[in-house]
Amino acid sequence: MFGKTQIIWRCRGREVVCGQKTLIMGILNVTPDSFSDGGKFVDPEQAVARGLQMVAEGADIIDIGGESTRPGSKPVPAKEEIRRTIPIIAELKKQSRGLISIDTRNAETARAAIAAGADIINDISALADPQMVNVAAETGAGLVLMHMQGTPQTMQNDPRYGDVVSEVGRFLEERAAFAIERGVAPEQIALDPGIGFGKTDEHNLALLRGIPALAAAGRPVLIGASRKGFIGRLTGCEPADRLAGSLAAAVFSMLRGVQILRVHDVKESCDAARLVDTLRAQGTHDELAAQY
Ligand code: HH2
Repeated sequence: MFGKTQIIWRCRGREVVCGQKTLIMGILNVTPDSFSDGGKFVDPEQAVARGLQMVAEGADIIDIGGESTRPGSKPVPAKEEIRRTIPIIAELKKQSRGLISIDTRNAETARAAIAAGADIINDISALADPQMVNVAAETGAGLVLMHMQGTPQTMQNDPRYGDVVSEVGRFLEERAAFAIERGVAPEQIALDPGIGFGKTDEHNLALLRGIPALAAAGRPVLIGASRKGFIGRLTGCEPADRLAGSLAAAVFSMLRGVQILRVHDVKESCDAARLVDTLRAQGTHDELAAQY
């Protein structure tokens, strides 16, 4: 059988098939200060319209965030995060059947988001809030565990690793084991090495090359490289002009075995993913050569 192995990702009542078709997670930041789309969607009507547009463009998941976690950013209290995100989630739930993810480190926000219709918790702190694991276990929501060294405020000061790929892999393995021990089903979990979160450009590139090591855990791997700083430094482009670099990172990630891409440019990423998925479904050159 050619192509990639199928993995089921359980997100509340839904069984999401990962592996054949790369899943596209569209970014919807309802914040005043996100690094790329900050301030564009603080108006709820515009936020809902952007969410629906991304669904129409082919997004499988809409990831809604009420806190910027760009380098140097400060934490946003749960109450404010809830005020920003919940009305948008409730409205998108009414108007679309797509999966909804809440990008939060706060258990209180995650619980409110799931009550409003979210299917997935995207936790960049990998369960740092002691209540978060209970929310995931009780609701059965999909759970993205992401690696970060330090906190957004200080993470880019001087990130250091011995072997970044194995350290990040071990951290995510430990967090997944903790979640499972506390009642989260293994099928709920997806893993993310956290591109740009306490990493130099070399660390980010090593982690993209190291995707197969992370995929070996048997859980879906998510990559969020879209428009990030390392692409800007490699290409000399500002965030709004990083589409080509972002697509290159996305295609490379797909060829290394990623199942979910978190992106700003949904239409373009869907087009790139369709090409890669279609080509890969035919089998690799080596697989075909072995067969014939
Ligand atoms: N990156 C950002 C936010 N959430 N979640 C996951 N799982 N993986 C990521 O790489 C990731 C994430 C940061 O990007 P963005 O939301 O575009 O910007 P900001 O944090 O400034 O809102």
